[in-house]
Amino acid sequence: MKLLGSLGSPYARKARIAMLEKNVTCEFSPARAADPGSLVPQYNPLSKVPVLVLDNGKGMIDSSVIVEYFDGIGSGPTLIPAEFNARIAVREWEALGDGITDAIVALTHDSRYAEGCDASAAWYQKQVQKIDAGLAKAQTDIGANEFCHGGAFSLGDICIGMALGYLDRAYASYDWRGKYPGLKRYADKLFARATFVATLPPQP
Ligand SMILES: N[C@@H](CCC(=O)N[C@@H](CS)C(=O)NCC(=O)O)C(=O)O
Repeated sequence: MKLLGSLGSPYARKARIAMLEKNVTCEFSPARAADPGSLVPQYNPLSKVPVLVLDNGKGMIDSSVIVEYFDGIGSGPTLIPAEFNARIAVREWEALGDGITDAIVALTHDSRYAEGCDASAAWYQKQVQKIDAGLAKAQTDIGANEFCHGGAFSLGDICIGMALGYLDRAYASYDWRGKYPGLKRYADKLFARATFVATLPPQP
């Protein structure tokens, strides 16, 4: 089994953290969809990372599916609880973390930004508003807790941590620690976790 993903991709990091948390034996192979001769399009028709290449040669796509797969086959903490209400709650945290990350990716990778987007432009402000509102909701709901849900580490923490870590990497001028001190407190502990340290992306 081989996990393809770039070192800087937040969604690949999400899958890598899950892989390490669950002690899954799987090679991580750095790859970007756009690299010449990349294997990614061969296994993922959407040409996105991460993609998991299974031992039977099939590709499994999307970080959400890959994390669920690792959670099912690995040991270590349960990332997606079995109980219905808890599972929905953790999936909501995943949706929030992924959604914030989508807005950061849009801001920092969309051609409008690359071409020198006016930061006051309505489109740009709409993405910033999503990040602001998403982080405000995360801060309120985490409160003084150590984890997103149920007093235990879960997929929710992977996804909120992924989003905050990606802000540091791709949108460093956004002072989320100053704006959301509750998230800084939460992240200080989360970022010290071995799986977050092991997957910290290199500085661009
Ligand atoms: N929903 C997908 C999103 C994956 C994604 O957007 N990956 C980006 C890197 S962060 C990518 O490969 N982009 C290349 C492209 O869109 O062509 C997941 O969770 O796996």
